[in-house]
Amino acid sequence: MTSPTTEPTTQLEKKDRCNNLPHRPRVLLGKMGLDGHDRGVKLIARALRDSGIHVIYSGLWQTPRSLAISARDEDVDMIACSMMSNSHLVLVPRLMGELQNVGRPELIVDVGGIIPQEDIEPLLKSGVRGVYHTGTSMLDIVEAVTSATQEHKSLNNDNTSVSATLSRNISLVEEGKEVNAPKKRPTSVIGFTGSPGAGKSTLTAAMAAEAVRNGKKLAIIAYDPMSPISNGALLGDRLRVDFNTVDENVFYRSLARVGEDYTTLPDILDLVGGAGFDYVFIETVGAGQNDVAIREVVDKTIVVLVPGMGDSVQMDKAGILEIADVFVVNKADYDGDSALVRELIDIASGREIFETIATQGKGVVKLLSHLMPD
Ligand code: B12
Ligand SMILES: Nc1nc2c(ncn2[C@@H]2O[C@H](COP(=O)(O)OP(=O)(O)OP(=O)(O)O)[C@@H](O)[C@H]2O)c(=O)[nH]1
Ligand SMILES: [Mg+2]
Repeated sequence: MTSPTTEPTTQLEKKDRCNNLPHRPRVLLGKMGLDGHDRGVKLIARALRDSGIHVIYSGLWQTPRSLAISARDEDVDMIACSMMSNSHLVLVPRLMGELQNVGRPELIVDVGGIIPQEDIEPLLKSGVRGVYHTGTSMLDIVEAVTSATQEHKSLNNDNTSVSATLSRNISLVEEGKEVNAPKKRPTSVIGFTGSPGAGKSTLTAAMAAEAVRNGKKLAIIAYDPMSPISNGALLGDRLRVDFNTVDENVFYRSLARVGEDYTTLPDILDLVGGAGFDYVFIETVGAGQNDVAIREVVDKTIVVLVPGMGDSVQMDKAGILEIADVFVVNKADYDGDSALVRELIDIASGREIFETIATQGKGVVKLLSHLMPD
């Protein structure tokens, strides 16, 4: 009897299993519908990351449309759908339709989870590439992703959309290739930096949702760390945005980095602006005190801090405070909020300080009207 569902991921040695491929594979792990079974998908995410794959997890309760938008904007090589709620025969064909609607009809979709034998044929007929059963080994799942990874070609054709072309062009720039597309520096590029877990993604997501409510659209480029051992990454910033609500009004792209390397960012920004996005938020890797290089690329740097992380001496020695144009004290619901604001006033030299509770949307409207005034 095989029982890979309980196999610990440590059994899969951490190593780059992708270094002979045309580019670093990107996969979107998708959970559609009212399906709360996330243990399997989390195990898969870790195994793929430990094999050198860039994994985007957009969270539970996705709709076919929100998943299609995520797959397109992240320019993934394939979507791995995990279906455990017996809704696969309804939701998977809808996903195939939405991929067509968003301009990526050819994107590879594999399905796994609890799928009865007799449902495999109809899923394959709807355009799914492969259907995997619960006993599939992790190495087979890695192989499913690597086999989907083909060389990137330009997506300039009639069947595609502006965002699909933009996403592909970003991939090409990341690979150091020349791109022939409209280029324009966006009107406003705002960088959000601060220590890991400070709430940068939650804050940018809340501001993006508010901007969309005000009839605007914007782009977010979010960096997360890449493993120096396997070159894999788990790109989880996108999880904080509710694409079921903001739909295509927020273009979101996650990228992985070891350390601070923003050399391709100016070109990416030109493409984003050329595709019609005037406002762009950048979320840095969040490496902590040294994450200062972003300042050179953005128009304004927002340093996100949280109460209880250190005293004023630490603040003074931390170079990150020097680069701030604006301070945000997030998690203002935590003890120590007013003490942190007081200490910041001492060193801010007139720079604005905002307090937010990103998870509750508090302070977000005020911050947004400061950063996107019109
Ligand atoms: C643990 C469990 C739960 C936990 C979930 C905890 C969590 N956070 O995940 C809890 C108790 C919350 C739960 C609740 C429910 N559950 Co439940 N649950 C299970 C159980 C026992 C194990 C699932 C599991 O975690 N397995 C371990 C993980 C590691 O394996 P996995 O998820 O199967 O994933 C592996 C493979 O399937 C594969 N894989 C998965 N996805 C993909 C995708 C691709 C592309 C590929 C290649 C591979 C692949 O790789 C993974 C890693 O090896 C299964 C029965 C079973 N033996 O499968 C029932 C089961 C899934 N549950 C079931 C049901 C009905 C429910 C409830 C509706 C029960 C109820 N009436 O309340 C609720 C629904 C909750 C919700 N909101 O969705 C049914 C689903 C029936 C169906 N789909 O037809 C099952 C099959 C039980 C049964 N036999 O009836 N459940
Ligand atoms: N209590 C409280 N929790 C918050 C607040 N903002 C964010 N969080 C939580 O803090 C955790 C980290 O939030 P993220 O938005 O992922 O933080 P981040 O700075 O983007 O993290 P990295 O990208 O990993 O550096 C999540 O569990 C959020 O729900 C807040 O204002 N108050
Ligand atoms: Mg983040």
